[in-house]
Order: sequence, then C-alpha cells, then structure tokens
Amino acid sequence: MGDENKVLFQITEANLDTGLRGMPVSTVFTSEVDPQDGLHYVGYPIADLADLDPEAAIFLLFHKHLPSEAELADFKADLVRRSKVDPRVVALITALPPEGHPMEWMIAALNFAGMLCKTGDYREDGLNVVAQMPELVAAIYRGRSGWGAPIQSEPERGLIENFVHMMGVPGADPAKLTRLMRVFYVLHMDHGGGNLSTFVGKAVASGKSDMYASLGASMAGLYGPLHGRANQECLNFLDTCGTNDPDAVEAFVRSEMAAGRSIYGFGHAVLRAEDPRAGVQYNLGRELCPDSEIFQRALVMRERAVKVLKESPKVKNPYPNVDAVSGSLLQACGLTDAEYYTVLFGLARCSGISAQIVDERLVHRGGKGVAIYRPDDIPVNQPHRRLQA
Ligand code: NMX
Ligand code: MLT
Repeated sequence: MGDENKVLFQITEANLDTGLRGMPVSTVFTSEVDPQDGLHYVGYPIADLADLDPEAAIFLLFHKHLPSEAELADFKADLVRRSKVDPRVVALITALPPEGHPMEWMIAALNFAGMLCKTGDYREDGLNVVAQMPELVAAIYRGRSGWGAPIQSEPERGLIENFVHMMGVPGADPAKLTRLMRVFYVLHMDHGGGNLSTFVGKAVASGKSDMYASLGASMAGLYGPLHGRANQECLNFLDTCGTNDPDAVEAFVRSEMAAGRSIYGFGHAVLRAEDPRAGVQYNLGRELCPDSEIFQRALVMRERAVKVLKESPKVKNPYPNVDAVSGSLLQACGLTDAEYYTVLFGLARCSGISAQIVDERLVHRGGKGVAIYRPDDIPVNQPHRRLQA
C-alpha cells in the first residue's frame, strides 16, 4: 500500500453479479488468505498456530502481536471478568421455539444481548461478546436440545475448557472434546475480510450500527449452507453417502454432481489448493479418532471427491475446505447432533469479526473509520426507466 493511484483491479461487465469475486474493497489487519498457502493470522501460517491457547489467538487478532506470558495472563483475567451473561438474556433464549435452528437462536441471542447489555463502544462490546459467547452457545445447546438447566459457568477454567464444561454433552469424552474444540476455535476465528459473514458484519457496522447488531447480521450470513452451515451439511452428506468403499463413494459424488447438488466441504472462492485448516483437522483426526468410521469416510472423500470435482471444468477449486472433516471429528468426539456445528463456527468467528469491526470503526483512515459501505450497481431491464442511456 502507499500508492493511491495504483490500479488493483479492472472491472469489466463480466465481473458484475459475481458476488464481488476477486475485487479488493478494503484493507485488513487481522488475517490474509493466500490462494495457495491459505490462512495467515497477522502473517503467521494457521497450521503453526493451531495448538495456540485460544485466548492467545484472540489477543493476536485484537493486538496484532502474540502476547507475552504477562499479557496473556492479564488478557485471560479480563475475559473472565467480562464473561458473565445477563440472566435475562439466558431466560429469553431458552424461551425460543425448538423448531428454530441453533443459528436462528444465536442471531436472536446476539440481538437480546445487544438490547440489554451494549455499551456502544465497539472494543468493549466486541470483547464482551467474545467472553460471553461460550455461555450463550452452551445455553442454546442445552436449552434447545432439552438437556436441562444451564451448567454453572466456571470461567477460570479457560474459555474453551469452560465452554465444554457448560455444554455438558451427554456421552462425550470431555478431554477429547476440549482438545478438538481448542483447535477448532483457533482455526475458525478469521478468514480475511471478504468472507460473507465478516463482510456483512463490517458493512452493517459501517452505518454505525452497534457491535451486537452487526454480529447478529454476520451470523445470519454464516447460517447459509454455502458458508458456515456447510459443516452441518457436510456431515449429512457423509451420512447420506453411507459407505466407506472408495468406488461407491466416488459413484455417490458423481450422482450428487449429476443431480446439481453441492459437494459439501469442497471448493472455495479464494483458495486454489487444499485448505490448511482442513489439513490440520485431518491430522487431528488421526490423533483423536483414527478408527472412527465417519472419519475414515471423510478421508476416502478427500481422495475421491477431489478426483470427481477435478473433472468439472467450471469448478475452480476441487480441494477440501475447512468444513470437509470438522463434523466427522465432532461426531467422533461425542457431539453427534450436526445442527449445532454452525454455532461452534459462529462462536469462534465472532472473535475475528469483532476484531475487524474494531479496526474498521476505530483505526482505519487515521481513526475516522471506513466510510459507510455503498458500492455502485448498473440498472438493467427496468422498462419504465426515463433517463437517457
Ligand atoms: N460442489 C458443487 N458445485 C461446485 C462446488 C462444489 N463443491 N464448488 C464449485 N461448484 C460450482 C459452483 O456452484 C459454480 O457453479 P455455477 O457456475 O453453475 O454457478 C461453479 O462450480 C464455479 O464455482 P467456483 O468459482 O469454483 O466457486 P464459488 O466461488 O462460486 O463458490 C463455494 C465457492 C465454497 C460456495 C463452492 O465451492 C461450494 O458451493 N462448495 C460447497 C459448499 C461448501 O463446502 N461451502 C463451504 C465453504 C467454506 N465456508 O465455510 O464458508
Ligand atoms: C471462511 O472461513 O469464511 C470460509 O472459508 C469462506 C471464505 O473465506 O469465503
């Protein structure tokens, strides 16, 4: 950056209606997605950060450097101080209809929390959401699935340790689920500024809506099956496939393609190689659940879906993305209800989006903030148009 006249992207008519694909619209301080090397947080490759303390990763996105031991201890203590959810928010959430998807509950929860708890300060509210999200998601899980009263929060355990404790997943091995969720959290926090949920959240915040309303809108974006809900759909896809025989898996992928359905967990708008976040999770599966049937199926899919997608001339990236195997690992570690997988993505992603909103509102343009989002469009097929062409 530095040369404001530099041409970054030349727009032609072919670029219209492509979802802004490839057009840079802003600068971002938290992360980068390289088409070949994938995600980096503030320059660090994601695979090198996967085993980081989740709180240290949050600190990294908010402060743009890794914390010293003392900084980490202070930051953890600060998150503990911020972690108590207003009981009125929990009462409102648990009265929601079980017919609603957990992501619909999450969007409502953010709006309720905004009504009752917002300070109006983006940084304060962002950190409060990060600290309180584990209790909110646990309340969504327990309230909606009917597992009973919320389990008392013990935030000193650590953000994810406390989350797994409050979830109280029946039949799960807490040690395995904690190991998985710590890595899952770090991998899902941020993915550049152009992914749908982050982009939407920053756009809403650019009109000076508060952090809670902006994150609620973000989560509505994440709810889509082509974005965050692909982790739920991918497990359903593997279940529907129903076999671990490689040739039968390949035949299943071909029939899904022929029917015009998505091959969930594969493809990406930016990446042109296997997502390193998928690679980390395949390795974690070998450690946590090597013999799990569904994990084995995800490994077969890694070979055979790529083979089939490579034959399709329109698919730009045939490789696994972040959602290809996360559901298999969650299932193998005891969290078997796939409907909750996207709120786990949201739990993590709210931290990256909050950090980016703080930057866009309080740091960019010398602290003035990014201007209100207002891209242009071209009117076509408007038969009553009176203006000269
Ligand atoms: N399965 C079926 N069709 C696909 C796939 C796939 N995995 N990937 C791309 N295509 C199609 C795509 O729908 C498009 O078709 P058309 O021209 O008829 O509209 C064509 O191939 C070209 O698409 P691309 O330019 O390669 O991909 P695009 O940037 O449009 O979309 C995804 C990216 C991620 C939406 C797409 O790859 C997809 O639908 N994947 C399956 C869903 C999924 O796993 N989503 C999770 C993404 C990660 N996340 O968590 O957000
Ligand atoms: C994400 O993590 O947000 C997804 O990989 C989608 C994207 O980057 O567009």
